[in-house]
Amino acid sequence: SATSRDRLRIAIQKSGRLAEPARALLASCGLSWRESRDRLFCYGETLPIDLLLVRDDDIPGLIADGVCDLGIVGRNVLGEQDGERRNGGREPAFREWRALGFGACRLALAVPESWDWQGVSQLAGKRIATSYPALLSQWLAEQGIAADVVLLSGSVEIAPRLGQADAICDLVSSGATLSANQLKPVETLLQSEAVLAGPAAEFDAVRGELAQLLLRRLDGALRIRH
Ligand code: PRT
Ligand code: ZN
Repeated sequence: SATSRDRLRIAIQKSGRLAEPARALLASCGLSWRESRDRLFCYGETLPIDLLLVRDDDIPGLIADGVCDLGIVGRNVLGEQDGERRNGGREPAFREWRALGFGACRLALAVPESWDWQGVSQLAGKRIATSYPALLSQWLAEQGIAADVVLLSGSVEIAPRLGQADAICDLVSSGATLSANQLKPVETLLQSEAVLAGPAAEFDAVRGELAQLLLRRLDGALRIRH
């Protein structure tokens, strides 16, 4: 479905936690852009590598559809959407190419502070609120636990207080949000950070060469940072 293009197109978050560090990392690879008036598209000047500024949740689908060649997105978003595709019986369409070292967080299971946590078997028959149903369901299956997954698109941390759920599965970085809601993290499902995502399949020759060039520069930039 990818139209033939001789430029590479990278999707990054328009605004949010990953927006600035993603641009800064690409700029440190020697890329520069001319922004369009609507600021959704940035035309690459030093190299034929353009940016599309979008919601992070749209990035895996844009790669799957061939609208974008690469993207910078949290491993949590990529993993969730990959799991969704698998559950729907579809082939993998994107994969993680590189870990980028920013946007670190973890997808954690958290329970009320009042629980005396003994282990995952305590979750049997419980309701767990999350925005990551595929990752949570996969983890529960691996643990051999039958629990109800309650899908919420936001404000997951207040679900136990509202009586919508017994526990939650959400992203945690400092842990302040959990403690503000009298919850405590008890299990880590996924260690996440921003990643460079690309298609599962190969590129055509021109875009393949551009992608290789970008990866070489990216690996250089990541080495300097660490
Ligand atoms: O608008 P758009 O859809 O693009 O943005 P978004 O609001 O969906 O995403 P955004 O910008 O909030 O997060 C983008 C990515 O940053 C996530 O997908 C993660 O990969 C990464 N990231 C890193 C985080 C966090 N840290 C994080 N702490 N994403 C969200 N949080 C939230 C978490 O959900 C919880 O509500 O912050 C709260 C917890 O933080 P602590 O510090 O209190 O533990
Ligand atoms: Zn989002």
